[in-house]
Amino acid sequence: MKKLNNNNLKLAIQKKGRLTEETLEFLRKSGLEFESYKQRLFSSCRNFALEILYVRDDDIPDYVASGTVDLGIVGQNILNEKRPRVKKLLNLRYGFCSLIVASPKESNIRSIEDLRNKTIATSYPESTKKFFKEKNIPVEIVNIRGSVEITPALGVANAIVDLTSSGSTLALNDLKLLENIYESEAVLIANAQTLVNGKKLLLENLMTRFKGVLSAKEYKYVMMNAPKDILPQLENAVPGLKSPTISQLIQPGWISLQTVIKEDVFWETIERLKRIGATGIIVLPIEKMII
Ligand code: PRT
Ligand code: ZN
Repeated sequence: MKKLNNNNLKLAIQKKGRLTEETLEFLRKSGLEFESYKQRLFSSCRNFALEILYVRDDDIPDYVASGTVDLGIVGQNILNEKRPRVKKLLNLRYGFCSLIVASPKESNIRSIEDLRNKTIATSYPESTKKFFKEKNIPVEIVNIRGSVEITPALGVANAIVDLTSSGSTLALNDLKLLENIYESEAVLIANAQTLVNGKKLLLENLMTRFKGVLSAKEYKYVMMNAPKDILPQLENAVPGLKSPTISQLIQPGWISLQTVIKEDVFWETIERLKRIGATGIIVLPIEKMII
């Protein structure tokens, strides 16, 4: 059997679950080449000194904290709940969900205040305890593993604390949202030693790749034509535009401009550019952006 190479970086990811597919996609977008199929325990990257281990998501923080692996990808929710001794390096912008308090639609519980001395079922007892303690609302917490959403109907609890993303599980179980406890997304975590030991340089190279993919998601590459004399207005219209690439067009007095625009202000910026007089606007996705 193939062995793990100890000089390589080791990254633990979820073997099978909600984060698996998007994690593999993120790693591939980062230019890492590896095999991944269901029965695998680990894969070695062909083009980077990295071993990828496939494990249960709940085990990842402990593996990272103990140094069994250098890096891990987990939901922020697991960090909030378990508070492991690991360093968080990056938010990965997928696996979005929220930890919420919900109660049966038909009950007379309308706010978290109505939960005073009531029973709450959850797989997140620590987060739940902390939340209600900060609100000064005493509650009884029942720790349930899996299918928390059915506990109110079974008479086990008056309300639940659970993760939600689309909200359809809540709707399906006739539950209503009372409050958000925290938002979560997939995050990259590291063992504190890895940040300073012999693998530091490898980690820096890997981080450059990861950040390149994350920045690319935030920006779009835009090309446009415009009369030369409106260049100052165009420069004003694009937030953060320092020096766009400009080339002369054959048509006298006209230029072609290339720049990047941030995703969150994309449409309003395009509309502004059009209003000022830019034409022939072409938008291209950016695959990687190394800053
Ligand atoms: O087997 P393993 O232990 O590895 O996996 P797991 O079953 O413990 O975890 P998994 O695969 O369910 O979730 C892994 C991670 O995905 C979580 O730790 C979160 O960070 C993230 N995530 C994102 C979610 C959701 N979205 C989510 N919707 N985790 C769980 N859910 C649950 C939710 O609680 C509800 O019961 O999915 C159900 C459907 O949600 P709705 O709102 O879309 O209906
Ligand atoms: Zn799990």
